[in-house]
Amino acid sequence: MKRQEIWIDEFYKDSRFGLRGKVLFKKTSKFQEIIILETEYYGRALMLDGCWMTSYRDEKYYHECLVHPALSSIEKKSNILIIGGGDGGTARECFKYSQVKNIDLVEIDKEVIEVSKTFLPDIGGNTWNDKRLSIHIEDGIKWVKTKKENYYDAIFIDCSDPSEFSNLLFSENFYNECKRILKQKGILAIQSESPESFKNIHIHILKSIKKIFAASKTMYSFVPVYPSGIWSWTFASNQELNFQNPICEEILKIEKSCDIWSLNYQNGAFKMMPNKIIKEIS
Ligand code: SPD
Repeated sequence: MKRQEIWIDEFYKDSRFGLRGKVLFKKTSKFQEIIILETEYYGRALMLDGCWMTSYRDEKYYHECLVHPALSSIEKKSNILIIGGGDGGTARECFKYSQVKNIDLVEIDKEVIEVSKTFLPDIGGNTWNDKRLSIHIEDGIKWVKTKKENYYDAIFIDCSDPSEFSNLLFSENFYNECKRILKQKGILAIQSESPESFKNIHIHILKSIKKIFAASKTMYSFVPVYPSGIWSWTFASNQELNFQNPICEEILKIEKSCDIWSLNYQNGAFKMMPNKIIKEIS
């Protein structure tokens, strides 16, 4: 082991996942402890309050799966809301669509954005200089309440795991507000946690979404640095969802630009719901 390198673990339910590397940054902001670790295999990684949020090596497993099933399946996508997403990865994927005119990125902790700009430039890429991006340092719960009905074409909930200050982002009240501000043909995309390590909250999300929206669907894939590795993304709309034959002229260009996501990948991932989850939600 090289001298300045240390192991940092995320502890979760009798398990731990560690990365070895050099600490480039460590600070406690108003909201949380922020760490940037530089590792050899995973590249740079961001940890918030003891939880791995993203790493250079595996961030595309997460961001591409949150964004492309949603944006490739809706016709209009000019006005977008991202709640959380302070590393810039979700916005970066949204900007691949030429129709996108505005992204409101609502992040509660401005230090996450500053640290990501400085230490994770490969995740945000050109996003931070894009004139179509409006950054709002604000609580996502408050933000959605101020918006009028039928406002956004797509809403992305790119939040951390449930905690004292993110709990309400997993509540039915919040999903109802998202429904209210979403256009009739719009789509809500949520990082819906792990069916394995976060089974209860995962089921809670799926059941709440089913109750509130006319249509919803969940896909499963991997994010290696998250607890148990298996992760999920849930999409919801006020009308039928069309993932089989997406309405998107740019689809080939988008597929080529991705490292993980493709239509084939998503078609398989939408069929991956574990039986125990099917039984619990039906
Ligand atoms: N277990 C961590 C879940 C975090 C999901 N959000 C990550 C933010 C990446 N943009």
